Amino acid sequence: MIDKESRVPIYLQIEELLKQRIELEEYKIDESIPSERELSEQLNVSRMTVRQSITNLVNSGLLYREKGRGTYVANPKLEQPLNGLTSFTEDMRARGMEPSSKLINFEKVIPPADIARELQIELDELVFNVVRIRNADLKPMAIERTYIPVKIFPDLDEKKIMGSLYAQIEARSHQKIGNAIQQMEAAIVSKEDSKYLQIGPSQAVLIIKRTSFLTDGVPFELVRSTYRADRYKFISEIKR
Ligand code: 16G
Repeated sequence: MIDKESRVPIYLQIEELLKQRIELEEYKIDESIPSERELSEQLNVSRMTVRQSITNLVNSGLLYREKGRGTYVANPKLEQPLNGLTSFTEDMRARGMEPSSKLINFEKVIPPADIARELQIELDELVFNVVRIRNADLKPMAIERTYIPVKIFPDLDEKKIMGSLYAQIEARSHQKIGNAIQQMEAAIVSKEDSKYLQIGPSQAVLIIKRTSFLTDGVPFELVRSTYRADRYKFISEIKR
């Protein structure tokens, strides 16, 4: 198990061992690992060294601590590429997860002027204002607050919006999705969203604001998505 003669430092050996146990599901997601004392007795190493290994694994996101309760195995984050214009439904299916939505709001409104400007519509034009919680395997991953000009998808309704918006837009023969511009920032979750996302009140979230265009350059959606920062990491390839 732990080789005290090895040139590999003991704290690294402990880290490897804990990683293996997580991989083999000896320690399961959201379940606690043994206490520092138990591990130090089990492995015949000092408690200090065990603590150092655990702290490293907490810092790298493999474990998380709950004050006064113990240390738990974290759910691995989903790796979301940033270089393709994909939908939530496509992203989850590509991972073998089942996407679903919970509809929080669906209404036709005259949007605030800045929204109308970004969607390049007249100030008195109607848009759908949609708020959906997006789930993967029934667990909340993100909240999407979307504005869609009514003229783009006049027959959109509460039933249709439960499916994939992108698939339905592209099923219409005259419309293809072209490109999008998006920006991302970190934030602390709002009180309202912490309930929707089922996370604690001071947790971090990642907010992506996306404006998407059809191939003819017409904007068809303006979305503000709030992602659980403990469930997502965003990845992009950069070239020089
Ligand atoms: C993604 C998009 C969102 C789009 C949605 C459509 C980001 C930041 N957002 O979540 O803009 O409206 O997919 O998903 O990636 P759907 O086709 O499953 O309805």
